[in-house]
Amino acid sequence: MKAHDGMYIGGEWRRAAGADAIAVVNPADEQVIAHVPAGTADDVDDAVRAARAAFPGWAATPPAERAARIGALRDVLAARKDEIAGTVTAELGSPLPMSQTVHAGVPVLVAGSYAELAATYAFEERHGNSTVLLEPVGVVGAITPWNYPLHQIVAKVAPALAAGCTVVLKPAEDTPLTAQLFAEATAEAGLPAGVFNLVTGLGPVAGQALAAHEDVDLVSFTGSTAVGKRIGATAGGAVKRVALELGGKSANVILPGADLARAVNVGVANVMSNSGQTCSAWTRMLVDAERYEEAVALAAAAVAKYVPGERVGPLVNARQRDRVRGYIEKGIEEGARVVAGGPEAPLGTGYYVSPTVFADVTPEMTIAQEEIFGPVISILKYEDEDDALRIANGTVYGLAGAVWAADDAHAVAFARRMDTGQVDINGGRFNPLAPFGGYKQSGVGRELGLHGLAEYLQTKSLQF
Ligand code: TXE
Repeated sequence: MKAHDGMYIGGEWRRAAGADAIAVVNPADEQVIAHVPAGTADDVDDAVRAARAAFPGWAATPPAERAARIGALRDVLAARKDEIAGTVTAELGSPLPMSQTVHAGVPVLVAGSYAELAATYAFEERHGNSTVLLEPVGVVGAITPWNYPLHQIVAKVAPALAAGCTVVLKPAEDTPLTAQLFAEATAEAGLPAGVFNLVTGLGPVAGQALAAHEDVDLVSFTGSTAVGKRIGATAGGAVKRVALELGGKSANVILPGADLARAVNVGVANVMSNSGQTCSAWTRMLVDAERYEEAVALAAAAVAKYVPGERVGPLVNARQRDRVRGYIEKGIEEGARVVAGGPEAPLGTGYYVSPTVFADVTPEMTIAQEEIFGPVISILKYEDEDDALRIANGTVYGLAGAVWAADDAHAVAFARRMDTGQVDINGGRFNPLAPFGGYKQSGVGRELGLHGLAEYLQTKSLQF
């Protein structure tokens, strides 16, 4: 597969400072498809310098012109949709229809939403005798994961650009090719040199150097809670702004009176999508005692339609596969009942895991507490609504969730009591304007919409 052998810095592809390379592997067949350079602290330094040099000019560019560039970026991403989808499928392993609709499609919506917001946002407010200026924070260090390779990039870069910030991106080592395509798109869209820069590399080397760099003003990270905590400590210690989008263990709460078949089927689809590698996935299904066995049977039947290698892709790498299998074994060990799937590999080649449904899961079990990040659903039983709420809120996470009831008002009343950042009511639909982010240990800050833009702004008050 085509890959650049340099870093995109200051508007050009530059030779990397070191000679090390990262092999990119197709997780569906375990073949090496390309190599990209492994960046060092020197590459990061070079990129931060380019971003700093470009900052004053981009910050002073009228918002309408910044909006026009983001709109052009949206158009390039839309025009190159097939190429993006093919690249995501090659390095992440997701089935092509999923790559087309979600991996290539959603970033177009998000970039489009920021083209509009940048054009209309009030970067100046008047409160009493003060004029409040909303100014860009400066140079942003963005560190992204592999699970939604392009979405995670656009959800950080588009609002940063809208705000007037410049960016250095360190994408996940598993999916650097999509990031290289994005860099090409920024050039095609006519972004000035240095406004967006890309350094591929390993997390503990290039990622760590970017998070710790003294000339980075804001670090925006999406990834594991463990790394997020470390980055939060580093950034906080240096009095830098930080945004963290971390793990989740979201609840799919099916209240008595809800359309059970629909709630279970949509819930299963939600977890199976992207092989369960979604931080907001509704991995805990909560059902009342009366309809519990019916829900378990429906879930087992629904999961059978998700055939590995067809509708469900592999996990991103062998480490993630082993980790997910380990959780399935742990669930069995702790006494949960397997009603579909299990730890055995479904296919000989590729990092596949069998879509798995656990029944008789109790709230304190490891599989009900920790993020598994694979196609695994735990079904828990509750006694009454207060019990359901206690279970739903009973993890360290609070990223997303769903509530199903006979009517929206009932579900909304329940959702108001949940400690979580986003809840879909009786189904819901993706909205690029809805802020996304965590309560509790799911993170700090928000992405998407106006709240996502505000992350990249700081205020200055003038009294007169
Ligand atoms: O994440 P890492 P991994 C969760 C999910 C998954 C687990 C492990 O539970 O099973 O994390 O995944 C960079 N300094 N999520 O190991 O390591 C790394 O290069 C700076 C949830 O892949 O956190 C990559 O770019 N950066 C999640 C990014 O951090 C560092 C998405 C994420 O990798 C670094 C992914 C360091 N010391 C995993 N170490 C979500 N919230 O959507 C690594 N990185």
